[in-house]
Amino acid sequence: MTAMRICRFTSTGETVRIGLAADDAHLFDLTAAGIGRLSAVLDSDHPLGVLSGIDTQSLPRLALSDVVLHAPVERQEVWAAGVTYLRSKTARMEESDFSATAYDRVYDAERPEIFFKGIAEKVVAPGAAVGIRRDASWSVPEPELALVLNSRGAIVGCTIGNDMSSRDIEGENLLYLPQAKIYDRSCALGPWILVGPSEADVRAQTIRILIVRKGRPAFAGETSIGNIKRSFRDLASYLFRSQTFPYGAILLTGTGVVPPDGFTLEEEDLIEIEVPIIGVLRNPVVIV
Ligand code: DO4
Ligand code: MG
Repeated sequence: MTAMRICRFTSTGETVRIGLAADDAHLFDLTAAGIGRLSAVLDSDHPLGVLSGIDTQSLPRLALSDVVLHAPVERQEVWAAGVTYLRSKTARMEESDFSATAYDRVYDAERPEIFFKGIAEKVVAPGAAVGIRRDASWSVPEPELALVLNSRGAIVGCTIGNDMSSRDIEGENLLYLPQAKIYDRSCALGPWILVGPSEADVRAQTIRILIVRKGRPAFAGETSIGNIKRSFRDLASYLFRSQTFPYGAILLTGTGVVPPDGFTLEEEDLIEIEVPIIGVLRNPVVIV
């Protein structure tokens, strides 16, 4: 059974439906198969079994160009792990004098850094604008693999996340981390949830980012997801320690791609983040 991709979408009406990728340009509408919410798949005992058992012959097949994709999150809280790649540790130690040892220590510590990123309603959909704070002077996207965890803490899939960050605010004082990380439009997810891949298959992937400014590339970078220092299971199990998530959770796994120090995002930039087995998450930038 190979992994399958699902999404949230609207077509003619306002009701959000669940789609199953048919090919790169089409999806099947899962409404007639009795699936009206992501949780019907993600919280089942065998998410991939549910999807592969669907007879898609009888389902409406829609062109992706005719639908609007929504962020693939319902009532899950969104959390994020940090300093999981060597590149992230080095960049953060450089941006801050007195916080440098904190980043250095957490990279090697048994307990990972995990922070709250937002609630589902605040997550930006594919194609919608992500935000840079008007009181920040150094804003960057953070391209990250996002784990999809069900209410029992099982990793049932993954998607692409953008952990938008204000590096000058974080660098001034680590206690400002929530302000650097949580503000309007500071997290994007999508376009698909890849259900049921093995950790090894995901770690073999490259995550790429391209930032386009006025029609031209302003920054491009990539890294292997295999460079994440901790196992996915380790990250997920720390999130679920002494904490329950009745609707499951999304856990971003940290960034390994950091633009050079002179680079800051500008309004109207376009950010594209790609993980080939998942898809491409595209968002323009606005000042918030
Ligand atoms: O410690 C600050 C945040 C780290 C982070 O978001 C990352 O490494 O991706
Ligand atoms: Mg991050």
